Amino acid sequence: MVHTPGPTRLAQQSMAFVLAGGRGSRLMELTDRRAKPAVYFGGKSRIIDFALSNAVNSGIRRIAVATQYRAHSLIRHLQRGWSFFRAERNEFLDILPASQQSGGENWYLGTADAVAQNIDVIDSYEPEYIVILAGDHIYKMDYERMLMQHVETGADVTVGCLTLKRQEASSFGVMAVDNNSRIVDFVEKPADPPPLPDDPDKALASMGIYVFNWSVLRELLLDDADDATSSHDFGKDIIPAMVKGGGAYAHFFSDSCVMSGLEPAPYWRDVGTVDAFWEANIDLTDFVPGLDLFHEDWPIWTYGEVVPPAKFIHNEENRRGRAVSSMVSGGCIISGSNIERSLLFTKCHTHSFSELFEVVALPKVVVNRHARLKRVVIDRGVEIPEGLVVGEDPEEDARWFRRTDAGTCLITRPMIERWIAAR
Ligand code: ADQ
Ligand code: ADP
Repeated sequence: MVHTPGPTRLAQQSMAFVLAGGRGSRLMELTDRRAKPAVYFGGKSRIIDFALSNAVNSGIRRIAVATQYRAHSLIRHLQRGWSFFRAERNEFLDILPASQQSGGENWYLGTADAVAQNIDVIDSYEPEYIVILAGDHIYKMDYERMLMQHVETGADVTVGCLTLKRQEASSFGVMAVDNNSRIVDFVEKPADPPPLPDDPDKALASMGIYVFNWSVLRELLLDDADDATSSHDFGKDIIPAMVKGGGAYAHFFSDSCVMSGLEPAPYWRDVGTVDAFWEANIDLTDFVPGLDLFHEDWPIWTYGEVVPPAKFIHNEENRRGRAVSSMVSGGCIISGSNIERSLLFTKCHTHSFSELFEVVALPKVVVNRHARLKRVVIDRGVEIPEGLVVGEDPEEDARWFRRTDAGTCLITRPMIERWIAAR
C-alpha cells in the first residue's frame, strides 16, 4: 500500500508561548494570592485552561508558559493537570518562571521581555512558528486557521482581533485595517478608541494573540532588548513598530472561533473584573448559554480531582436539598438547601436551610445553616457562618465584603474572619 502524506499541519511546526504573568488587579481579592490565569472558571477549570486547551485541540503540542506574579497556585495546577505531554514525541509543557533563565535578578519587564529572556529555550525546540497567547481569556479558537492565514499572506506578524463596543476598547490595542486585512494603524489602549469605518459604535481590538515566524521574532526581540527607550512589551513596542513596517496583518476571531451547535454567537470574554467574572460564570447556567462547556469536539482540559458524584440530600427535618438552573460539580453535598441559578465548583458543601441565588462558589466552600446569599462570588475554601445574609442590605454588604457598584459581593476568608471577630 502506498501512503501519501496528509496536509501539513502548521500547528505541528509551531509552539505556543503563553503569557501568564499578569496579576489581573481588577479581580480585587480574587487575585491577592494567585495570578489571573490561575483563577477558577466554569465549575472545574481555571482561566488558563482555555488557552491551553485551544492549543492542544488545534494540534499544538509544544507549549511554554511564562509565569511571574504569585505563580504558586498556577504552577501547581499546571504540574497536576498538564503533565501528559510526551517528550519522546517532542511534546512538552515548559513552565518558565521569571528570573530563572536570564541568570540575572530580573523579572520580566514586559510581555516581549518574557519571550526574549527565554530565547535559548525556544531555540532548543526549533519551532518554525510561534503563537503568543495571553493566559487570561475565555474562548474557543482553532489556532491552525490563524497559522494558515499567516503563511498564506506571508505576514511578519499576524494579530488576532475582534470587534468590541468602542467604549470597552480603551483597555486594548485598537487597530485599523485595509481591504486585505493589513493593519494600517495600531494604538495601544487609546483613551478614545478609533471607530470601525462602517460602525461608529464599534472598534477593532487586539486579542493579544500573535503569530510570528520564530526567526523573525527572534531578531526583533534581540533588537528590542538593546533599545533603552523600549518598555519591551508586545502591545506598546513590538506590534506598533511592525505596523509601521507594513508587515502586520489582522486575523479575525470570527474566522477561527470554534462553536458548538448550541452557541448563538462567537464567544470571547475577558473576565477581568469581579462583575464580569460573576456574570460569565452565572451565564453558564442559562437555558441557552453563550459558552457551551458540554461541547465534545473541543474539550476544555484541566486538572480533575478524583471526587465522588454530587449528592443531594433530603434532611431529617424534611428539608429538600435541591439545585435548579444550576451547575454543581463533583464532590459537592447539597444538604437541605435551596440553590438556584448558581455555579458550585468541586467539593462545596451547603447545609440545611441555606438559600443560594446567583452564587458562584469556588472549590471547597462551606455554607452553614440558614445562610442566605444572593449575587455573590465566594473564594476557595471560605466557610460561610451560620445565618449570614448577603445581598439584601447594600450598606451592610459593603461594610464587610467587596461590593461592586453593580451589587456583586466578593467574599474571601479574611473578610469572613473580620466579620466573625466583630460579633
Ligand atoms: P494588556 O491587557 O495590557 O494588553 P498585558 O498586561 O500585556 O495585557 O498582559 C498580556 C498577557 O501577558 C496576560 O496574559 C498577562 O497575564 C501576561 N503578562 C503580563 N505581564 C507579564 C510579564 N511581565 N511576564 C509574563 N506574562 C505577563 C495586551 C496587549 C493589547 C491587547 C490585550 C488583549 O498589549 O494590545 O489588546 O492584551 O487582552
Ligand atoms: P488556589 O488558587 O489553587 O485555590 P489557594 O487559594 O489555596 O490556591 O492558595 C493560593 C496561594 O495562596 C497558595 O500559594 C496558598 O498556599 C496561599 N494561601 C492561600 N490561603 C492563604 C492564607 N490564608 N494565608 C497564607 N497563604 C495562603
